Amino acid sequence: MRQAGRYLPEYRATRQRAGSFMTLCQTPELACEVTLQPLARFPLDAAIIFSDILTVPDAMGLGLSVVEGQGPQFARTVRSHADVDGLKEPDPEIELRYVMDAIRLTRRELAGRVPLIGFAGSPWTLATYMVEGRSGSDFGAIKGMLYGAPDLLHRLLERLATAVTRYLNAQIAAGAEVLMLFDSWGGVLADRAYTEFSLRYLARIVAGLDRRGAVPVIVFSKGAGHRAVDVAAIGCECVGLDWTVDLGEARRKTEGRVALQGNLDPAVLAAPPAVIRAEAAAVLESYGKGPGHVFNLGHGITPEIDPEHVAVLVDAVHGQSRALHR
Ligand code: 1CP
Repeated sequence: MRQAGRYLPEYRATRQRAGSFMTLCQTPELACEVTLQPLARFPLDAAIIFSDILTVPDAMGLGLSVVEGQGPQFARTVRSHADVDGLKEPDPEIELRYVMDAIRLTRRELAGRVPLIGFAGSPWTLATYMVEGRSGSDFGAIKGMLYGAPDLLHRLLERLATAVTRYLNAQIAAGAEVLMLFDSWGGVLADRAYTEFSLRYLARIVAGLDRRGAVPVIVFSKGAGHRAVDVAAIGCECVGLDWTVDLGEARRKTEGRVALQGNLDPAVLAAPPAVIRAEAAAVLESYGKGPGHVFNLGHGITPEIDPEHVAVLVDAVHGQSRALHR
């Protein structure tokens, strides 16, 4: 979960060297460098490719920029049938080739040390940014579309599901060994709307992946942990959970059908080391003994976090989890 990012001085230096966030994403050598930075500091068990979920809508023609301190913004928004029809169908090896090149290069550099995770945003989460045009909105425009013009939203989500499926299949071909789908805004949907506008398209993507059984898929619907059983039923191998749910309870409900990933509140990283160790232990114990738990944060690391605190967390997890997984 945001292994790289502004909490690391070496990330800030490379970003500065790149000049802009998009140049950083679009230069495979720099994206690879930033992917490997957290691994040089911490004995992590996997790497996640440095990119962003919003590269797909950018490749569909919306014009992405990430403004320092303000987050991502699009030059154009999607509000009408004409807007949806005007979206490009990106060929992942052309418009998004920079991501595939970054994956190929990073796999070579990793040389099998740890697996490389590829990722994409869910159709619903990408649609929120495409309709609102920026982060930090109140979801007024997309909810207006959901209730006022549901057919239009479904058309957009269908286009996105197709684009994301092709994009992830290209990542597998380029060498991604695990895939993660980020449905960061799944939790803002009403219960029925979650099924119809988010889960349905997540299921379509998972069914469309050409992974021959060898590439596990993690689906993370933030704020929708109460739907873990339904997420587990779409054919993914692992369900990501944020800190609002108890892992033990989710484990009982999903009955071992999937692995569970999560779920430390990232705000814990601001606390003193002893608290970080205790909270990590509580997460591990909430899952309990046996296989099927992938320790992770419930969301990304924020810029003010001291990297030393991340080192404490990784050490605590490695030290305390062995006894539970013998
Ligand atoms: O961990 C890693 O290093 C991998 C790289 C990664 C990933 C997996 C980045 C780099 N972004 C993401 C996913 C992503 N991007 C998500 C899903 C996870 C989540 O919920 O956070 C989302 C919603 C985005 C969209 C986005 N891009 C945001 C969030 C805005 C919002 O609405 O809250 C932000 C801040 C960005 C820019 C971005 N992407 C990545 C980084 C390190 C940054 C910020 C850094 C910068 O300005 O230099």
